[in-house]
Amino acid sequence: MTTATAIEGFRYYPGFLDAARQRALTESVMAVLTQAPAYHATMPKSGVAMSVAMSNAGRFGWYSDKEGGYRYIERHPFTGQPWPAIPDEILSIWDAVANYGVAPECCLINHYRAGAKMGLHQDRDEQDFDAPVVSISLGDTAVFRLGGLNRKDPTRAMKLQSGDVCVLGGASRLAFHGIDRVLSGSSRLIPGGGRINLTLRRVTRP
Ligand code: MD3
Ligand code: FE
Repeated sequence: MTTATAIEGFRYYPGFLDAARQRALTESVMAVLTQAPAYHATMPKSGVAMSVAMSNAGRFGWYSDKEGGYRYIERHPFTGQPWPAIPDEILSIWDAVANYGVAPECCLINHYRAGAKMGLHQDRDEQDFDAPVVSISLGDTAVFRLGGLNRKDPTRAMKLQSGDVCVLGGASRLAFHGIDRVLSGSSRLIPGGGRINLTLRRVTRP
């Protein structure tokens, strides 16, 4: 088998969260976004804004702008406040699936409104690649693309639905991946529509 389906360390839990847990989680995320409003990060050098709106909870938040590039910062770039704490019900998902002894330091909140997508990339701004990344999908269904360790490796597309959880550990931690598109209107979970993806990460080495 040469396709990315075989990549070691990728685990997929469809329907991990029932409808009630999805609603509770959405409320917690909305409370974080009230404290730490979502923004559009811009790409290093080009300064082009990403289509996905982002915010964070936890000690570190992922951010990018034209001058500073991709990085983790300890305060909201516009309010100057520390990021809100990661809500307990989100930490409990990490505890259930990550199989990693210490808590995540970042919960990146990606908000996809109509037309938003994310190009194929690797997540390598963290110091700790031994820790997995845990992904939680809420709201509209997304077409997720997972490749291999080289940009040109074969990829496979799969749908991520509201309540699905993925764990990207082992070799898959450095796999290329992206979101091709979001199926607008496929869920009514998120106020105003769209999709929210939460990624839980370690940033520093324990
Ligand atoms: C595979 N987010 O925030 S989640 C990202 O749905 C990101 O918003 C996408 O890629 C989203 O960086 C995909 C699934 C995911 C997350 C992290 C990964 C897949 C991954 C890290 C390594 C390999
Ligand atoms: Fe990513």
